[in-house]
Amino acid sequence: MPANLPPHYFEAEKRYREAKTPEDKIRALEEMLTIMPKHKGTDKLRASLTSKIAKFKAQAQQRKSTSKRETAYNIEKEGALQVAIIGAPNTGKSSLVASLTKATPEIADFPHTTWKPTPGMANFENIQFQLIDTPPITKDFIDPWMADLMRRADVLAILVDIKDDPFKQFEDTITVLNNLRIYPKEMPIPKDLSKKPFIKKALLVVNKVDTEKDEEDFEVFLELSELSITCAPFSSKTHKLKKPFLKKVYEVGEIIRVYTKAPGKEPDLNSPFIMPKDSTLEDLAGKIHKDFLEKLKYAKIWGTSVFDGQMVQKDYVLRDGDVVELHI
Ligand SMILES: Nc1nc2c(ncn2[C@@H]2O[C@H](COP(=O)(O)OP(=O)(O)O)[C@@H](O)[C@H]2O)c(=O)[nH]1
Ligand SMILES: [Mg+2]
Repeated sequence: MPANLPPHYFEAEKRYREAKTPEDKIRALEEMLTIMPKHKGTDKLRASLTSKIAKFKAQAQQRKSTSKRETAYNIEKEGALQVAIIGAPNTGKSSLVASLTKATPEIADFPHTTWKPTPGMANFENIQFQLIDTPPITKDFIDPWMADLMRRADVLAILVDIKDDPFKQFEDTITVLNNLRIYPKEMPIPKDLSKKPFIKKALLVVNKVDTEKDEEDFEVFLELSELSITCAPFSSKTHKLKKPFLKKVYEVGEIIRVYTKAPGKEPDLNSPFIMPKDSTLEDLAGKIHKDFLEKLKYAKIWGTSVFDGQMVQKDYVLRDGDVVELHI
């Protein structure tokens, strides 16, 4: 074959032939396109795949308006935050999840699992985040169940590729989100919406920042794009940006860690209670047990905003790192 296609192309082609829905056809065709080397010998074939994709997209769109058959992937939340890793094709979503967790979403091999959400747990200090790898979203195609997944997630990490056209990728993804009534918290929300918007904590992850030169490009991108959303550079090829990225996730997630202790004992600093920022002592008591909530009289706190062992009441607003001794 003149095009010199690798074996997994034919696996994708087999899936294409076997696919029963336009969505599955599109997925297989997009895989085939990604796998196919770009050169003169493949020009014709690529054009033919692209036009097939367009045809099935039109079909999928039509079906969506007539039927509401949806596969739901309800991924149970684990750890301190559930983070949906989303964005345009090839921005490195699977690589990010693979580099930070034990999950093994395929990056070059294109098995079926690439097209299902794949969760993995990432360690950050003494807590974990659940990162969910997802299929690509583009302006003309998104898996129907993705809306649910994104609306449920605690944080959306929007990936773009510094080596591609990050600004356009970001805008395209935002367009898709807005069409699903999903709005990053720090970005403008139209006032005249007829239905309730889903306002989400979100982080823009500028990916593939592998080298110092890429870091400069990232700085330029920040300056030129003047985005109001929190941004973090990342690279799955190097180690240095991993922890700073997870720290940004922690900050954007707006959570705090508090520790409880018994009188005269040391707190267990390995198992924090995760609370939303600005939670009160009363919220913590309720989280521990409803008996605590009813019987709580006061607490003693060790932390940055109080003196050691300071007595506080139920309305005390907890701070990150507080050690709490509850008294009933
Ligand atoms: N240079 C560089 N390439 C990356 C990085 N992350 C992913 N890639 C490459 O980008 C391509 C797409 O990666 P993948 O994780 O499958 O992207 P996805 O489609 O968003 O899941 C692959 O060839 C990866 O090797 C990165 O941090 N730096
Ligand atoms: Mg992927």
